[in-house]
Amino acid sequence: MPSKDTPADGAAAALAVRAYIGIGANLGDAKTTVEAAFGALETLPGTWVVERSSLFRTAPMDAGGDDYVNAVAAIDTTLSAAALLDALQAIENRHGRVRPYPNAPRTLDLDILLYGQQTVQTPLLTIPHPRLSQRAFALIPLLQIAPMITIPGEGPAHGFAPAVALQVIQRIAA
Ligand code: PH2
Ligand code: MG
Ligand code: MG
Repeated sequence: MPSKDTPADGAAAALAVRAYIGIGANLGDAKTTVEAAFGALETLPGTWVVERSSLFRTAPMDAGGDDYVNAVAAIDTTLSAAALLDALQAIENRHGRVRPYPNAPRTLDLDILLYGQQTVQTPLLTIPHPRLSQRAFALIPLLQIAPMITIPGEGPAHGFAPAVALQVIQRIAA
């Protein structure tokens, strides 16, 4: 049996795009849910989790409720950006995600931060994530696993670290 650790064949590897997924939760057992989310990403068709950041406790930004647990996953995926978005929303829904109002506390939020070096602008999806460079809860875990990454249209991600340095973010687990 081919392992799910690496693409099953060279063709899949060649077609795969390296994408970065922001994971967040601040309702229910957030730490357990974020850990489960890495596993759920691995089950997506044509998708391999290649890197996991640490888990971080972060203060809610532009939102209420409890502190968040945030992390970032690097995946290689043969899904299109639109298909990936659908698949991420299905995982959110399986974890009981409800959307009563914008930025409501959530059991699980999965955001496409980067999809290769592509930019996507559709009514449903904006990539790079519009606030990635301004939010420590996304930028810091991303830089942990991809220190040299560039945000298309914005520049090297590490260049934005000083601007988010005052935001409260604390590593809670490897
Ligand atoms: N997500 C938001 C709004 N605010 N704050 C933190 N700390 N972490 C998040 O994941 C987060 C947020 C909207 O998705
Ligand atoms: Mg979000
Ligand atoms: Mg979201």
